[in-house]
Amino acid sequence: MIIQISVSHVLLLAIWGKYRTPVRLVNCIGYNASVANVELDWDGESGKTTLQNCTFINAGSFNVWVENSADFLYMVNCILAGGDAIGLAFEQMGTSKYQGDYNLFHIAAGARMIAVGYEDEFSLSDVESGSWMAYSGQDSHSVVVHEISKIFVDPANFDFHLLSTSSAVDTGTSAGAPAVDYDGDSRPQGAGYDMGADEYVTQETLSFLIYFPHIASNSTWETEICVINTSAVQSLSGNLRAYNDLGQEVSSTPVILAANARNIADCYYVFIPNPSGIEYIIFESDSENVCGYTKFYIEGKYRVAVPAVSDVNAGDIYISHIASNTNWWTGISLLNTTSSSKELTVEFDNGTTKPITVAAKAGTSGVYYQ
Ligand SMILES: [Ca+2]
Ligand SMILES: [Ca+2]
Repeated sequence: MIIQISVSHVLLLAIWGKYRTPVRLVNCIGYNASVANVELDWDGESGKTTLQNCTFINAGSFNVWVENSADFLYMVNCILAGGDAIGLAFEQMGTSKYQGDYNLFHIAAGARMIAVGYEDEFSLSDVESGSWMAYSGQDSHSVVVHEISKIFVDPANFDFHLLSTSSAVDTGTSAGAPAVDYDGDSRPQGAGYDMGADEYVTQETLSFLIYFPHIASNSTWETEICVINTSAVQSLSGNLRAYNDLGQEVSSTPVILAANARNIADCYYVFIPNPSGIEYIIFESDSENVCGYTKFYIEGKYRVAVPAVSDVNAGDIYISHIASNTNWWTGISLLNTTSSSKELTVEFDNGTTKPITVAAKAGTSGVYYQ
């Protein structure tokens, strides 16, 4: 029996050769394995393993290890980096079952980037000079980087996002590339597909913001927020960034919406962590075709929805109705989107005023009585 194993968007802990092939790993990240990040263990039958847009960093012995030359390894748009032993190890002589291209190779200076049968060995410089390409007939579009600090944002602290200047940015191939990256960012960004699990996204591409200025998630109230893609044809991707009452980011949740799709994030029950610590949420999107609403509710009692805010106010804000009586109260939520503290004045229709200070990037909400 053939079982197709297909894994994507995962941080690899261990997948080893218990499974019959084909195995396909997409957008996977593996690092610091004691022996090998990826092992193609020989089970007596020739099989195929595909590594597509994966990032593998540092392993005790082999970053990627092929035990038997009869096993087929297809590796494209991948990054093999770090380590000081062997990057890509073929245990036996023969690489005729290896197909690879558009990969980024790195290993510590003096180590073996690629070894075949422990006889034919290629340093990073050998790969760079084309010796490996001539030997294998593969990796003609692959690249070499000598310093890991020039590939990733902060590899020492396990941030394997690509630097904007990384050689992996825009140098991958579209062939077989997934539509999104490990983060959920759509591919490609910029001038082309990136190598590795991350597609580099410039901040500017997530430049469309909508605001959910108040989140109530406590023993009384719950909040549901919804993001809607209003385009009939374009998907959108973005992040739900949640902030506390000091304006500090407490979580970031990637969201991808197909055309005409919506995403409902119930702050309490679903996937935004620590909802009670959230004061407000900003959804940053790569598309202007986005809107949303906030729904406040007490289960079985009250339920009210208000639109998310897409335009930031300046000057006077008019609040056209205040209900403050024995049945109703009115809460007002304000969010300071700037980096400096703001002094505001609430002016009531009877002429009385109330000063409010809203700290930089902070929100405030309350009931402002006359
Ligand atoms: Ca790109
Ligand atoms: Ca990304």
